[in-house]
Amino acid sequence: MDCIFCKIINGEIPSNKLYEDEKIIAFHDINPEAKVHFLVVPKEHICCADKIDSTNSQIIAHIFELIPALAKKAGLENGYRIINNCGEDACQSVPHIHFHIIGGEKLPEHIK
Ligand code: DGP
Repeated sequence: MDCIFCKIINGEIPSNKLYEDEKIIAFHDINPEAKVHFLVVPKEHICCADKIDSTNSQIIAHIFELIPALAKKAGLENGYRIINNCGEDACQSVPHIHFHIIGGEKLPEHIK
């Protein structure tokens, strides 16, 4: 499958990895929007939030259970923003579901 994040997951494309386990990977965004900006991505190829259902929601729960520890590991002691873009109107550019974790500085009220 021609998916950038699947290629990162299988090691074909290098990434600056923050965390990995059997279900998920977290790596720093190539184009950071703030001092700290990393992505949390399930290894299973789910295209977007619109395709979350009872067969895959455990992976999404796993991601959210880990986000506090990952944020701490990344030094986000004073809060952070979690963003998920779903589909064309949201300008999702990589069609493999991922959660942006952004912080490390005071963020504007709205960030793309
Ligand atoms: P979105 O627009 O929500 O689909 O965000 C996709 C993000 O993925 C965007 O912030 C840039 C990041 N990105 C795209 N390609 C790569 C890559 O090859 N490596 C890394 N580390 N990040 C990437």
